[in-house]
Amino acid sequence: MKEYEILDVHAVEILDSRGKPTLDVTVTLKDGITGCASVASGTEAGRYEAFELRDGDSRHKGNGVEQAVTNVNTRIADKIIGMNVLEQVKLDRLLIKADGTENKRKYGANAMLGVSLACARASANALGIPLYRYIGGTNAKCIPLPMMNMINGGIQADNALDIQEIMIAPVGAANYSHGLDMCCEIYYSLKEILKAKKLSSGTGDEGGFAPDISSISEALDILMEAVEEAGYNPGNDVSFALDVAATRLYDDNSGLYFFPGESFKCGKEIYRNAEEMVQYYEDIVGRYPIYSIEDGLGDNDIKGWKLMTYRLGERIQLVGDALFATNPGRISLGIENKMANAVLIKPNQIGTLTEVLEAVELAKCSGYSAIISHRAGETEDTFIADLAVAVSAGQIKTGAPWGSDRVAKYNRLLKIDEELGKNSHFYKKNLANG
Ligand code: 2PG
Ligand code: MG
Repeated sequence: MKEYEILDVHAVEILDSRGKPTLDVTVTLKDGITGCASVASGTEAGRYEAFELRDGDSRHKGNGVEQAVTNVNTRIADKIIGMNVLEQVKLDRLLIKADGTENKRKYGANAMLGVSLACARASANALGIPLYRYIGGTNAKCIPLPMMNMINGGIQADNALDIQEIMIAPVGAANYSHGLDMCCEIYYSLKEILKAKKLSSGTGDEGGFAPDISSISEALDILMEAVEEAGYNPGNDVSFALDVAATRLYDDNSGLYFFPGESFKCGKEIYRNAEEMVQYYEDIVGRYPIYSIEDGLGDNDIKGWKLMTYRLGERIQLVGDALFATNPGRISLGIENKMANAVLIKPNQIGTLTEVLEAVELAKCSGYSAIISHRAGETEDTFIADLAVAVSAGQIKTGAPWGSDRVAKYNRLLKIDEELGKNSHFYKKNLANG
């Protein structure tokens, strides 16, 4: 193997799309070639995610990452300077071992991921090939279907909508850029419809609109209208995807799901058990072209997930996000118990590229889909766009067409598509519900 020796590793604290600190890491090789990467971060870290190291002092309300930066520039740099950057697995394993904790608490998963991703970029740059080609090899040619956020609720918006995201996927598009056009046109229509209805067209953390409505049906009706207004057919051209983020509604002790927005609007407390949640999904899946539901139940509701998968798993995509946390151990638990049929892949949930690739492989080998995802707190880094092509994920979820942090990923895919030319292949699978 060729030797590309790591000469320097250097992190700085930068800001993410919410103005919160995160890390940007540069790996420099002996011949002067560099690779940079920055680290995304969620609204809240799920309980099964790797540990995000934050300073907890007075700066940025405790969210500073100076300790993580120091860890990169001292402890981690000491370990990997002099190593061959092409040995990604060896590098990642060394970091995992040196950290030595179950959830990367010592170095911080944010510190480790920044280094891991920057090493991959430096490797691609050293070899003079695109990142997707370096990670995915010669077969990397599948451009993913975008799952684009249209309506934001839950913890990501200040409205009464209890579910976190309503997305659209242009399942009928001829190619990626056509799909992107369709999504943007629907986004513009949606804005006009919201204004006409005197609803707010302000946006949530991922750029989806955050109108003050509490009913999921009402939100879906408005979205149906926007699709038609833009000249498309709901179901044939465009399907819907939900991220309920139900862990935030779930009470581990009572086993019940509480809907705060709906309760507020109705003037009485609304609780649902897992059976009622599943019935509710069956109802809306029958009424709207919903092809995918993410985190429809809480991350600890194993019984509920089994029931939901039994009842809906043949009909639609059931995605585990907080349920799996991109963690091969959690994914195995899901496979053994027949929970969900797709895994959301978020690199910072696990903390090294090697483990991300293992999670994707495990999902795919077990017949689960793998969907590459952004986080609520993003940067201009487009790593996940290349990753989606590299692993032929087929789907990418990276927000609304709003804000350079989200749009950068969609734009990177346009460029990859162009670069691949005739060999590019737009993900086509019959995802439409029903
Ligand atoms: C999710 C993500 C991204 P967060 O729940 O799927 O949309 O949100 O980064 O806040 O976990
Ligand atoms: Mg989610």
